Amino acid sequence: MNEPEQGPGVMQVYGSRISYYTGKLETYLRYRAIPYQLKPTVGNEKTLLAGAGVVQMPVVQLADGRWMTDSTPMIAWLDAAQPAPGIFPADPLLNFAALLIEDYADEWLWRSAMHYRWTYRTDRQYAAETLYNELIRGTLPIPRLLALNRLKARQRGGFVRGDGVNRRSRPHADLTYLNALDRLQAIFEIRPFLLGTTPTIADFGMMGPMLRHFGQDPTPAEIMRNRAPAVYEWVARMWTVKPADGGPGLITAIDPCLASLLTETCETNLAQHRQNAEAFGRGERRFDLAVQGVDYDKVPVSRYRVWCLEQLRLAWAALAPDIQTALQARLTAPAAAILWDTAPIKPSGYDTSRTAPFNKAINVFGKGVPPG
Ligand SMILES: N[C@@H](CCC(=O)N[C@@H](CS)C(=O)NCC(=O)O)C(=O)O
Repeated sequence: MNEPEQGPGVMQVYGSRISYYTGKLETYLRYRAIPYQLKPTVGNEKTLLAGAGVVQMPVVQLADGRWMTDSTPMIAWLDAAQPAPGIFPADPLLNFAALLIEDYADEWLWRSAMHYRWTYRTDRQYAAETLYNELIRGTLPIPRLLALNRLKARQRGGFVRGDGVNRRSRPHADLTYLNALDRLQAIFEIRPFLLGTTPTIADFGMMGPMLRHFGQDPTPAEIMRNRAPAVYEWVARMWTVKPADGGPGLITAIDPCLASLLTETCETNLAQHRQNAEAFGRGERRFDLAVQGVDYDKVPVSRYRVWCLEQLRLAWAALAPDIQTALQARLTAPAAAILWDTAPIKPSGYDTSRTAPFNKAINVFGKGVPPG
């Protein structure tokens, strides 16, 4: 497998080699053989803020100078310029299922991935050393050990404790990964990609958590190898796959193993979306989140996630009535009703000009990391 070409005149991807969404975007760029150069966010914060409105990973500067951010609209925009077949299924029912899975990977599995990385001692040490060596070394006037400890405290305090993972919710944060693994394993035992013999946006989305976190951090990677070897194999397959000649080769209906993954998606991610949107509507900064009977205390309200829900609801509203009916028969978890509930949600007010990924972006949480 050739490394993507690097050098001036190619797309600049500001990120990190252990970053969730950078891994998702890189998987797509490699698939399409789009050359890019990886650059650090640290030391470039002012440039990123001026260009993209935000410091997060990844932020992209195109060769023509334009800035873009947010892996979801970036991949959609990039794919629209590629030869058919695209990675978005032509079948509207399958396409909607793929969007639901991408959003679950982006917005739900994130908490569990951060928990595995920053709660487990070995993983925490590995991640802190990697980030330090890649991004921080030489940028701070403090000793290495102090910088590592500060980084660990920031990440654990913000992304784990600050995101509702405590003694009571921790078993569920562990379980949510195992639930995803088991459902993916069942799918990859019968086909190479989530929806068939070629990858779709559902696979690229799932590479966010699975490539640079669960498949790479010591504790979840060992679990993946032992418990779900077909998922481990799929991660490598996604990292090397290229567009196939001929048609997209997708399934024609939602089968039981895909339905099981969709149920998990609704029970977790859509339940979180509803409660987050309600808390946003009440003007709160934090809310107590209840998912699958477990409470995550005082999680931060995310305006960005209200926008994600708006995007899903718009995609739902654009479906023909017969497709909606067919999907409703498959999306049986009560939380799925947020997709078709006609009660308005308070608008996020984000990207109202609908220019994403070229808009001035916002972080998922406030200034990037939830306060611990
Ligand atoms: N919705 C964005 C999320 C990007 C994001 O939150 N990236 C993380 C790292 S993978 C980040 O930069 N968080 C802020 C921080 O770590 O300070 C996307 O899909 O690109």
